[in-house]
Amino acid sequence: SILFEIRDQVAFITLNRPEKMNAFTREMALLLQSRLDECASLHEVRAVCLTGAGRAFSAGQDLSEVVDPEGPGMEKILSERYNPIITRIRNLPKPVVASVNGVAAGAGANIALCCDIVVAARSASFIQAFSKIGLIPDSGGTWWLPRLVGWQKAAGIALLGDKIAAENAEKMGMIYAVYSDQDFPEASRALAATLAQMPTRALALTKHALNYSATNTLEAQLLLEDELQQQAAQTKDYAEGVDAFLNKRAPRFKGE
Ligand code: LHQ
Repeated sequence: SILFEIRDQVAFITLNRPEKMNAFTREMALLLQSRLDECASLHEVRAVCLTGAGRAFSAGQDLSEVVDPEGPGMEKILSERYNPIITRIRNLPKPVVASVNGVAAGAGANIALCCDIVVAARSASFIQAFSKIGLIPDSGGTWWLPRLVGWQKAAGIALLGDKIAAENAEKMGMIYAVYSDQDFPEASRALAATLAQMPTRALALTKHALNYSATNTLEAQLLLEDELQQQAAQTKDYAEGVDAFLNKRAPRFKGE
C-alpha cells in the first residue's frame, strides 16, 4: 500500500491504494511511520517526496475501518496512527515535499499541510472533510490552518469543509506552488531533487528554527538562531558554500 524508492538522493514515498483514493488503513499509517523513520536514518536520503498514486493524494482515514466493531476506538486512532506521522515529518532532519497530485481530504489533507513545502497539480484540491461526518480537523489541521491562511479563512475552511482548489490554496498561502497537470510530475520531482543537492544540515536547522518560531518569543527565537547558526557554521557544506562563492564556482554540497 506504500511504494518506496530512492532516486537522486530523494526518497519517494507513494501512497498506493488508488482504488480507494489512498485512504489510510491502519497498516498503511504504520507503514508510513516506518518509511519516515528510514528516511531519517538513511544517509543517502537528503530529501523526501510524499505523493499519491492515481487520482488522489489521500482521502484520509479509511472510513470503512472505523465502523468495524472489532476496530480501535477513537482514543487510539490519532495517538497510534496520525499524530506519530505528523511529528515524524516535523522532526525529520531533511526537507519533506508534499507533492499533491489530486484530492487531499481529512487526515490526508493535514499530512500534506505539515510538510515543509507543499506543491500541487492544478486539478488537485484540499478538503477538511471532517465536519461533514461530525469530526474535528485532526492531524494538526487546527494548528496549521490559522498559521497558514489566517484566522477567518481557517475558520471557514475548518467549519464548512469546502473543497479548496489548488490555485485557491496557493493564493491564500496554504501551499507553496501550483503546476499545470502536465508539468506537475517533473516539476515536483525536480523540486525535491534540488532540495536534495542543498546543504542538508542547514536545511534541517532551518526547519528546526521554523518549528520553534510558532511558539517562541522574538528574544527566544534570536537566541535559538544564534545557537543553530553556530552549528551550521561548523558544517563542511558551509565551508564549501563560502569557498565556492569566493572562487566564483558552483558549490558541491554533500549534506555534511
Ligand atoms: C474511501 C474514502 C475513505 C474509505 C474515498 N474511506 N473509502 C480520525 C479519527 C477517527 C476516525 C476517522 O478519521 C480520522 C481522520 C480522517 O481522515 S476523517 C476524514 C475521512 N475522510 C473523508 O471523510 C473523505 C471521504 N471521501 C470523500 O469525501 C471523497 O471520496 C473524495 C472527495 C476524497 C473523492 O471523491 P470522488 O472523486 O467522488 O471519489 P469517490 O468518493 O467515488 O471515491 C472512490 C472510492 O474511494 C470509493 O470506493 P468505491 O468502492 O465506491 O469505488 C470511495 O468509497 C472510496 N473512498 N475516500 N476516506
